[in-house]
Amino acid sequence: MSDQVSAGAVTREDRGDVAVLVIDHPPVNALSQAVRADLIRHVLELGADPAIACAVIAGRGRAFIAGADIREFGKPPFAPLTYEAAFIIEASHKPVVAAIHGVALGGGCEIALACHARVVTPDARLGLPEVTLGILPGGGGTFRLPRAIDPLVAIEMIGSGHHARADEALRLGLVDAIATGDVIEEAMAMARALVGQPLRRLSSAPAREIDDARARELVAAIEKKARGQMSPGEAARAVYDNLRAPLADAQAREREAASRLVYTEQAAALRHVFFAEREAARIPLIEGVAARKVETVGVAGCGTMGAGIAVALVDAGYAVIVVERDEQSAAAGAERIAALHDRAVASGRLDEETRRARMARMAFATDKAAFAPCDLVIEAVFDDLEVKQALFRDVSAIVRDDCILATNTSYLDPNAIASAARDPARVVGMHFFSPANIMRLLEVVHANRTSSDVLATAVAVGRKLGKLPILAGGCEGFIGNRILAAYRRQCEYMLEEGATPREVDEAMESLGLPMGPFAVADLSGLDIAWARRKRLAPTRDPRERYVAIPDTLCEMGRLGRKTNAGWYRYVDGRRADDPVVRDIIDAAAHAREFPRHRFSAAEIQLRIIAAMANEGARILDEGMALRASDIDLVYINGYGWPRWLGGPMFQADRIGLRAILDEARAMEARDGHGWTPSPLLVRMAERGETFGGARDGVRP
Ligand code: 3H9
Repeated sequence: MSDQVSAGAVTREDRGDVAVLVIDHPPVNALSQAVRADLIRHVLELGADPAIACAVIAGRGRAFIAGADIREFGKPPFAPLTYEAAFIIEASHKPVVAAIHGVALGGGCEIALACHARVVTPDARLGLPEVTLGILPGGGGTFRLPRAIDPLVAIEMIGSGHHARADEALRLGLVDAIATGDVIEEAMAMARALVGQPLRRLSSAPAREIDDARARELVAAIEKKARGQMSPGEAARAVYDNLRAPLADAQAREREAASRLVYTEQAAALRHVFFAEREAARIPLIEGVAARKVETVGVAGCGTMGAGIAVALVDAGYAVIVVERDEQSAAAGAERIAALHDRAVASGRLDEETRRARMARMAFATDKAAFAPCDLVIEAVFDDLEVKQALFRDVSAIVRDDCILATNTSYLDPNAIASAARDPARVVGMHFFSPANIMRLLEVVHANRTSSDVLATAVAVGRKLGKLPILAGGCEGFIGNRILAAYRRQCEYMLEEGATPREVDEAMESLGLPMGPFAVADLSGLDIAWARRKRLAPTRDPRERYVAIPDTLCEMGRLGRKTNAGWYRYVDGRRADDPVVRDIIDAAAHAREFPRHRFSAAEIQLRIIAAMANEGARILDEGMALRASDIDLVYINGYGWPRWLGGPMFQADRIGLRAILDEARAMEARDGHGWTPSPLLVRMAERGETFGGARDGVRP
């Protein structure tokens, strides 16, 4: 018989002498203030209730508890806090057992660790992913987890944010049992069995012995891997430091770090990205539109990009037909694919048997007729309009009437490519980023006539490949490359005005980018952009400010790292300033008569963020991106921006759109054509609005 005692964020249901506390806070039982307060109230009440011998905590709906309510972060904390709820549960003299299904993450895992035992469903996941949000566990995780499991594993888990599946959690000792039947019933049985027994309170349990040298190495490795992100190193160190600390000190250390980190720029950026990723899944144009069934996919062209796309497809379970123009190119393509799989095998991501099974789903041909059975054909041939149009004309005549044609062009007008197909409504852009089997970004490009179910299919295929599809309009360069062009131009302008390539690179590296723009250009080679500039030269607007320095470098054969010289010279692979480049820049600057001055890193960063955000705002003005946060995701997932920087639009918000607008106006005054501030930027700055990365989370 059960007796429902109260309703709220947590419901108490008495089943005989066991109180079952069920958290009911959709969608994922985030540990909001109401949940924390209710949990404490119920535990205190049941402790005083003579009819109750023990308790179980469970969650209703999809999860046990998904963690603290991320929407509360960055705002003043509301008592009671998670650590207080955890201490009160742990202190209960009546056994409390967690019955976990779905996920127990962050504060949810900490509440579970405060219980005296844990029973999980076979599909449950547990973890402390706080570092991925720029913080560390603040509800006792830094000192309870290393007392539940091997402390070295605890350092690793907390420092990486790793989620453990039920079997792993059982093996580690993080949970006590995997339920074979109803998890609440089994947790109730375990709670009853604990009545009258000494209760395991992890916060006061002794920590296991640890190899100090290995622990310190592990903390250092976690710090290094985080590449500028603070939270993983801080979290790992806190776990290590807390191992031998008295509870009060451990508790104080955790609280200090948790409440400091939550107000950092990095944490604000990571929260922004968390919500941006969920928002990006909402594409109004295809809401409720069914995707077409796709089983067999053709890939036209098997160069670097085509091979990466083919591997991504076959790895995701599609049957793949690769067509190259001749036997020799097909053999070279097959070798590229084999090399990508070799790498996956060598790194342990793929075993030989799976590889063989995947390759059995891949066919190579030199005749486009092989595309006949395809549901989707993705072209990754040379980025030339005529080549792509000819291909779509031919393929249109071969494939079924419902087959989708996708172009992987990075710059060409998808409408012009679509016009060559028999049915332009079936043409869509799927712009992958190299290496296509690794990079998470997929720009799904909506040409003027693309039908909504074709768009929905491209998005669905992208998701099945494990990519993050971002909808983009069919403009020059789409979202990413269009902003990249504005970024690069602004960097080159600064050279003419007195900055050096190293100063620009170092300014962006100190902001957090792994590499500055000139170092990146040297790495990828200066010749591709040079060829493009030459191609576009006849149609270039003569009013545009044009920097000829990179052309001069290319004419001298300085094509970047591959020639050991570009923006820098390379000695044993290390970049060094080159007086030759300085002289070229000086000569170009002299000819242009721009006033020259020394640039500070802050000035360089402001100019670059303003150029990027202004272009981003124009993209939004023109409806080429759905939202500013999608632009941030493009930069994070396709252009190497670290998540903890939040992306260029987020950075613009943090600087303040007033300052960004002032800078955009200065660009227009100085650089003229092409730099008009976006009307959207003007409107938002004048109204004091932001793109969405509001200034929460940073203490004034
Ligand atoms: C923490 O706990 C700190 C502690 O140490 C205490 C310190 C004091 N809060 O992802 P989905 C929303 S840090 C608020 O699409 P799924 C999400 O925005 C926290 N909202 O579903 C979405 O809303 P909407 C540690 C949250 O099934 C909806 O729920 N915890 C939270 O693919 C569905 O989410 C984490 O880092 C939250 N905590 O995945 C876990 N979680 O529909 C973060 C979700 O309006 N969460 N929402 O867009 C996740 O990993 C996944 O959301 C989860 C579900 C696996 C739970």
